[in-house]
Amino acid sequence: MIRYFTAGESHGPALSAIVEGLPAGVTISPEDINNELARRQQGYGRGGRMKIESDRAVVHSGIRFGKTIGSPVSLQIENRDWKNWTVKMAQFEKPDEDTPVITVPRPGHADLAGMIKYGFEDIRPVIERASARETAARVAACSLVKVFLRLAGIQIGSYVSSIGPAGKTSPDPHLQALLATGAETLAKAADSSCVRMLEKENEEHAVAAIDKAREDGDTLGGIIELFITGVPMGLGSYVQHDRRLDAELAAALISIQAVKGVEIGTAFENARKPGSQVHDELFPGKGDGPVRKTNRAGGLEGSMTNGKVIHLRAAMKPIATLMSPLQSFDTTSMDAYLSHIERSDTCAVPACSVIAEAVVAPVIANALLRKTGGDHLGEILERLEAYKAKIAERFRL
Ligand code: EPS
Repeated sequence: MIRYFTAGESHGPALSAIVEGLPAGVTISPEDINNELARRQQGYGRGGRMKIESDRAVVHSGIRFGKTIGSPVSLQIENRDWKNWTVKMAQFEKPDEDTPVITVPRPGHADLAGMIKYGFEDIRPVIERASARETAARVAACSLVKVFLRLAGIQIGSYVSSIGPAGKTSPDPHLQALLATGAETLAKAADSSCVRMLEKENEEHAVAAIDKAREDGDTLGGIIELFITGVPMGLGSYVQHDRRLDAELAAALISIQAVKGVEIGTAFENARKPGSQVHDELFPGKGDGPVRKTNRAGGLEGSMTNGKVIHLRAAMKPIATLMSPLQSFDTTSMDAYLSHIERSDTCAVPACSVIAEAVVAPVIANALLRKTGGDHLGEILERLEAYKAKIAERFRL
């Protein structure tokens, strides 16, 4: 099974990740990792930090001659901003008199509960690790898993359907055509938009909404549409709570900073309709079956993949650091204060969609590995093909 951890503070020297359980024999290039890191840095509405950073991963273990060797892959991303924080974030030297102590928590962020939980007088350590900067390490770690999945014919892609009041949640007219050749075609199309939207009109509205929010010192959230193609029927399981694939996918998405809602297929719309208008009817097909004309279940039934495209939706709340701060209080004096202002983004929904693509990769890869077993790529692909051949035989394809 694949598992990974990250370490690193937003303004510390570097972010690190360790990925364990990747099969041996997966061909990896530095671009496979760095292109994903670059995608995460994009998006209209980002703040000053992305102008400082140019994220690149240095691999320290687990890859030899461009292939994984089954041992843990460790990697590191330098924080270029560290040089401006060596005093405020020193590991061992004591702070000087000018080092600010932050005592006014930002509503909506981890600040207040974090300082109480870990016993801090200064909120800085909470800000540092709760920061979404950590997602750079996650994207780097998961980019390796994405490569493995691609080799198994499984692709992940996303686009942004709304930012604040701009955009719409009804399916995009280009969607089916883009997904027909794999979800990465969709991802590429979205990458050509500064807000990762598919329709020019929506993009223009979103850019205007972000400009307005920035002028107002405000922030905007949005909705991400995530698709996974090429997943065979029968990954995941209904037999035990911790093997339910829909639950694992939802947990992965909710683990992203500021993601507060996840939808599978058209779950919320389905909840308002009778069953007869919800469930995707089955047809035997004409040599291409089983066929379903709809995919309201989002490719998941009984917590297993049903052979249709997996469709997940994630809601990102607006970033909690506002340049026009909200009401808060000083946790030392207990006097009312406006909340702490920290450099931040006006909107990070496009970046969040790239992170969403990343975090679901290990979930799908582990569901696949539970089905096939195997320690090296050849072995896994052989078993996957045998499984797919059995399905084809069963349905006389
Ligand atoms: C981020 C880096 C951070 C923030 C942002 C995401 O850098 P800095 O705090 O130095 O500007 O821009 O983090 C947050 C929005 C947050 O609330 O922590 C990144 O690399 O994505």
